[in-house]
Amino acid sequence: MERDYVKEILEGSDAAVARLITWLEDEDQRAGPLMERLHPHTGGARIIGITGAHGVGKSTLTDRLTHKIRQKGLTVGIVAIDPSSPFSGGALLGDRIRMSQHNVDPGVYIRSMATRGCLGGTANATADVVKILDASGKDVIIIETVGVGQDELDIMDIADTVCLVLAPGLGDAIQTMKAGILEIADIYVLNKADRQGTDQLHAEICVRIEQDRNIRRNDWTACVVKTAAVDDTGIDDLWKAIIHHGDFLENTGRIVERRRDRIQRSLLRMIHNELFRLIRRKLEENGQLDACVTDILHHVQEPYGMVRDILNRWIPADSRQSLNE
Ligand SMILES: Nc1nc2c(ncn2[C@@H]2O[C@H](COP(=O)(O)OP(=O)(O)O)[C@@H](O)[C@H]2O)c(=O)[nH]1
Ligand SMILES: [Mg+2]
Repeated sequence: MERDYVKEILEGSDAAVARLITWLEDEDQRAGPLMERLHPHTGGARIIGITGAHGVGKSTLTDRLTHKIRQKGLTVGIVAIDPSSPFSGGALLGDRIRMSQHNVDPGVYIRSMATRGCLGGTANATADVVKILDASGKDVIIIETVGVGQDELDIMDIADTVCLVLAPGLGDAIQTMKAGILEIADIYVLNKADRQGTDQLHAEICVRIEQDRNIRRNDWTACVVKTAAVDDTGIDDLWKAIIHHGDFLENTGRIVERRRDRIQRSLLRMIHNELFRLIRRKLEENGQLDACVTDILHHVQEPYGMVRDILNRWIPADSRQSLNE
């Protein structure tokens, strides 16, 4: 009899979860129908984003936080997004967690994802993995990613609560954060609080929060939690802050707003990706794409008209007419 992967995933089978994620990564045709059937079973998990520069202690924090959450009797799914550059030691990110005791804990599922080669974009791929873990019954899902680019901002969009990790002694942490990252922080985690420079960084973050108070997208005021992940210090406070933020979202109805925003963006991304995928596949048939490139190169045709011609083949003339009016 054919295996029912959806049933297995809903029952919490790690093997079935791993198989579906692999199919997604390989763009295997079998993934789509399974994702469709899983969707109604999502929405139960709390999704936490942990972002920040390289080396601030995100993986160590994720490890300690996971330990704390397990003590509360909740299950955890971890998605570690590895930077795509092979030179940045990406594989180490997930390894730090894998090495710890969670590896043998059936209540914890850890998945590392490469950012390179995700055709539909990392945010979509991450959203799908989160959905699978959510459907498989994980209570809390932690997404760990390096907060450096637009891709990461999109990824953090998936989270209910965004923790931005900063650490003293890594230069001017606040100045060097990419614009946009600070704005999405619900909780600032001042890690490596065992180190010199903690008080100064704390003061800088407080100034920043005060500046932000009036321009934030909602009336939640970010808070700061000091941690020393290596010593397991402050993790309880961090978990409390996460719970507190979650309660705020629920009590004020913001959770619905956030989910609406998230669904809208993800729907648009999905349409964008699917249209692009279809058109690209069609163009790549019979060397059409090559021919187009050659024509542009030799000035046989210019790219603007070419794009119009290509779209003309796909979108009926009357709809284009009304769209361009
Ligand atoms: N002194 C100190 N070192 C820490 C702390 N947390 C993490 N580290 C160390 O900082 C380095 C980078 O940690 P890691 O979790 O891999 O950072 P990531 O790149 O943000 O995931 C490792 O050597 C950790 O042991 C902390 O609270 N205090
Ligand atoms: Mg890490």
